[in-house]
Amino acid sequence: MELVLHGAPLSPYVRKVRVTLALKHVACTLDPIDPWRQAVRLRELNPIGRIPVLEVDGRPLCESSVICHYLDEVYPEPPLLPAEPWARARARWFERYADTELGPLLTFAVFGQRVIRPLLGQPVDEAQVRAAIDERLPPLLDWLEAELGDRDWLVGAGPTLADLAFATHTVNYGYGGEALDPTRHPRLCALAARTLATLPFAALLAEEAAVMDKVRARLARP
Ligand SMILES: N[C@@H](CCC(=O)N[C@@H](CS)C(=O)NCC(=O)O)C(=O)O
Repeated sequence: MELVLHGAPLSPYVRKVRVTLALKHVACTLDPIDPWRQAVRLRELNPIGRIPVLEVDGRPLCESSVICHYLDEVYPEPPLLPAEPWARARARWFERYADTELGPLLTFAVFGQRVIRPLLGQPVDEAQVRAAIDERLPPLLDWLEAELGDRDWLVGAGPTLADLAFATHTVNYGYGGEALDPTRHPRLCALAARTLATLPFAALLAEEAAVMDKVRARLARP
């Protein structure tokens, strides 16, 4: 099976797929496409123009969750979703919560505003950034903190896509110059650190550090 992943290394959704591939030791070529500057080419792969897209023997598959679930079925070891139906559904729900509720704030409202918009020559709305950090995000994180309770992982006894989907957005929050509040959300801080240390993030984050160095240098130029 020939796999090509179309996506930019700093995207949390692309990272989610790359960690899944690394965990399962699946070889895949990365096509580093920029969703904004190469929008026309991307739309040939994905009608809604978003990364990641995984090409499987020339056939495009869109949406990080769809891609990760597919990979988990085709390469079942080690599993990233529990087998038991209720636990599996819970993991999918937390994954959805991270992708569609936390991602727009942790990633788009902070990293998107402070990093991506300036790179595209667009103005930063710092009031919107502060509203996300101070008002919109805390209640969503409060809920997840309570759901996690005193367990190590969101579902079951080991890391699942739920933890991966959460942790990947905390990386972009960091690139946006922010960190989760260890006083208000100590369990989520620990979960993010545990997930980054347990799943194969390290090599990807090292690669991304070089990209972020270049981005910061470009943003520092007048
Ligand atoms: N729900 C999608 C979200 C993907 C997404 O929003 N990707 C961003 C980059 S992080 C993108 O391609 N944005 C380009 C655009 O919206 O035009 C997934 O999980 O794959």
